[in-house]
Amino acid sequence: MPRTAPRICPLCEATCGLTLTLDGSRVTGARGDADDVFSKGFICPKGAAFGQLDGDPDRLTAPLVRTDGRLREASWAEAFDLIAARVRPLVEEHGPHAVGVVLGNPNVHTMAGALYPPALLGALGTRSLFTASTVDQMPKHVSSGLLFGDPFAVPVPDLDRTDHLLLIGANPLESNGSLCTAPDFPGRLKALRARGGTLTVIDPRRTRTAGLADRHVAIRPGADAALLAALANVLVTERLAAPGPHLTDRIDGLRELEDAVKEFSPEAVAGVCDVPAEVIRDVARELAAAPTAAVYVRVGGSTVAFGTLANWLVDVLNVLTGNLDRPGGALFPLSATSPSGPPSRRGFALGRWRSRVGGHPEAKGELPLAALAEEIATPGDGRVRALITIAANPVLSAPDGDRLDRALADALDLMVCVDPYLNETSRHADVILPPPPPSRSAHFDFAFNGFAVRNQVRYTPAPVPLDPGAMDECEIHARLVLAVSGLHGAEPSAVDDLIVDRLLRRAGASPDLAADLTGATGPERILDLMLRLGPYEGLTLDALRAAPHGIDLGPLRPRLDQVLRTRTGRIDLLPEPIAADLPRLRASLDARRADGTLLLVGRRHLRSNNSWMHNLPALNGGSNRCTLHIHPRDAERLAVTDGSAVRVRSAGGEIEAPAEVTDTVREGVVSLPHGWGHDRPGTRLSVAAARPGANVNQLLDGSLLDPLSGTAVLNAFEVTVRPALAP
Ligand SMILES: Nc1nc2c(c(=O)[nH]1)N[C@H]1C(S)=C(S)[C@@H](COP(=O)(O)OP(=O)(O)OC[C@H]3O[C@@H](n4cnc5c(=O)[nH]c(N)nc54)[C@H](O)[C@@H]3O)O[C@H]1N2
Ligand SMILES: Nc1nc2c(c(=O)[nH]1)N[C@H]1C(S)=C(S)[C@@H](COP(=O)(O)OP(=O)(O)OC[C@H]3O[C@@H](n4cnc5c(=O)[nH]c(N)nc54)[C@H](O)[C@@H]3O)O[C@H]1N2
Ligand code: SF4
Ligand SMILES: [Mo]
Repeated sequence: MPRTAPRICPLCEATCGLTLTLDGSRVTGARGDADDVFSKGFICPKGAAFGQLDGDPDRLTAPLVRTDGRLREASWAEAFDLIAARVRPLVEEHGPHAVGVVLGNPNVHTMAGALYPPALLGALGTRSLFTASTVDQMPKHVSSGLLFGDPFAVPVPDLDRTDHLLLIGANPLESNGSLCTAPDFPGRLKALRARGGTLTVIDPRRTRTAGLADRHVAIRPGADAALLAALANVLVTERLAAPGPHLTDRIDGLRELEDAVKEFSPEAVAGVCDVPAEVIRDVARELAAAPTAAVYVRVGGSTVAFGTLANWLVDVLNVLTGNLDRPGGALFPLSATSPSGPPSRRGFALGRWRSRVGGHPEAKGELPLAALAEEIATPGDGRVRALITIAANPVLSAPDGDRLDRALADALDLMVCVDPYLNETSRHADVILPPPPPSRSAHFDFAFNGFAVRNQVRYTPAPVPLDPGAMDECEIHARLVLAVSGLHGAEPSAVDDLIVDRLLRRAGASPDLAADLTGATGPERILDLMLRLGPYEGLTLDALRAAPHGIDLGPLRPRLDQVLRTRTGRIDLLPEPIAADLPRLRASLDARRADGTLLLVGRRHLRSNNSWMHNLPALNGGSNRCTLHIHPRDAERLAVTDGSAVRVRSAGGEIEAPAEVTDTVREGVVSLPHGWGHDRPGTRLSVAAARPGANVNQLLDGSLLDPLSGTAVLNAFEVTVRPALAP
């Protein structure tokens, strides 16, 4: 008998509620859950492909262990025995930093990835931590750390109430949003327009999002920080800056900030932005004139040379216009599992240590993912000799995959991957620990509820029980923690107890609370505790289980005083590390480019998800192709024709891809999507390998970083394009 079950979609930050159709243990369909309190029935093609993803025959169903150079299926016991036997001696001989940890994107989309990595890192004591943040949103964390004292305090646009949205370097009509969790982002943007609000989009491509906008500014890539500084300049010089009474006694450094943006007049930045000064003035005036407004930036303004400055300026503009922490502006969500009680005033520090080879400062305890290869391959004390990757495919997602590929192959004593696929990265593993498909896992969004445009809370238990021989990902993580801490063989519940203890102690709560926790599993008990310790009275796991479509907790509310963790308890508008980086931005205004220079930017397709969903027939194909978008005038100048193969070259490398001539990119800009390049041997990705595409990150050598955050420059770098020679 077919039945249905709710499951929150883990495939992007929108966190839509889905209704799965199940035939026995097989997922036969997925539709949007019309009763979901937040997503109200929305679904996209990725969510609709849930069944195919869940049942992908290429998924690993048992651990793989390398013996005599070859990966073969093994028991869980054998896999964890091997890890326990190899990690501790390595740490004892070479120190804790010799074990590197890479946490990839899906970690923020699983309960395991939210709950256990801190315990793993604590057990290892390593500083060799690399995550997807440094190819993504680290500039926002650094900016929030410096402004608000908390790298996780991210103001999100009040999408459903704002009168004006200034959206920079983001394409939520394809990505469905990021650091702004909003199921049905497209519908919410249309609703903004329908209620008389306005949308301005800044993007070198005329994206589908830009197609919805009242104003689209096709900026030259990489120049957003300059443009944003000029917007601040206009607000200041035209006396349009009005932080408002709710902020005036919460901010320091307004005068210093005004001085700092003086040299960024619209006229001064117009050249580098390739946007007329008058347009910049208009954008600033519209922002100031809107009754409420929110400024928002994502990937296209973050993975660039001035990513931290751009992210900082976004919140500076939200402050200057009085829109920070007010309805209709940019507000701090209050998630059900965020700790309640008064915030500490510890502040935020950058660069507490540096990477061994490149000397890159840590940010939020992390080193740049772009520096992973050199940390493995460069001999010397403190070299990374063992690597644990969890839900990460850095061979494709980070700069210079070829170099990392070689480092993983040649220079590691041990590599452990927690991953359902044998892919470009995990093919180098000594042990692969495969988590079950998502239909076999419970789901709760620990991370994304903290970035959601509406406070709400939802939990979906696993729709289908584990298959025989499979292991829940939470248990995999717990056993991994035990294996690396010398407690191999102990019950994984010991790790759950440890996490519960820590939470209780941090909250100053009575240890007796542990006895009250409900929940059939360790992670459920931890979730129950976090809800009980959280800011919403009476919220428990039982309450959530009784509300399978979620509980709405209302619109975002002003709460700046609960959020600020700076030592002063105030916002320093011009933090010292930012001030020290501004001369670099100033210098960029004078940079001259040769005529005909092309800058490359990325793009996402609706039916894609970074590097790992090209293996689903429903998603790989049609318009989701790895092509180089090039403007007709550039194509003509370079004798490139639509559909023909072109060579793309940059300082970091060279790749080949078919050209797609389109005026959706501005002149002087070409665009390639990322996550492709599935042509390496030894993987088990039969669909992806048949249409491998090219790895755009092979154009980068990992040397280009935003210095404040260590984030790789993945957008707005120079390339040359020429027709590929006939074979
Ligand atoms: N050029 C360029 N490069 C980019 C970007 C760009 O815009 N341009 N974007 C960057 C961004 S924003 C990001 S976030 C990164 C993403 O890069 P990564 O963090 O490397 O993530 P993915 O490429 O999504 O690969 C996810 C891995 O997790 C595995 N996985 C899937 N589901 C699960 C699960 O439930 N559990 C576990 N343990 N593993 C799972 C998949 O098999 C895959 O190996 O890429 C970055 N790279
Ligand atoms: N379908 C799909 N959805 C996804 C993902 C996916 O791979 N596919 N990945 C998920 C992940 S990990 C993330 S982080 C989010 C990202 O979510 P978004 O940030 O919305 O991601 P993108 O679609 O890459 O949008 C970035 C935009 O920036 C533009 N851009 C590039 N360079 C510049 C520049 O210098 N200045 C300006 N102003 N714009 C620039 C690009 O043209 C592009 O339109 O998406 C998530 N959702
Ligand atoms: S928008 Fe994101 S969360 Fe919603 S169905 Fe699509 S992939 Fe899943
Ligand atoms: Mo991302």
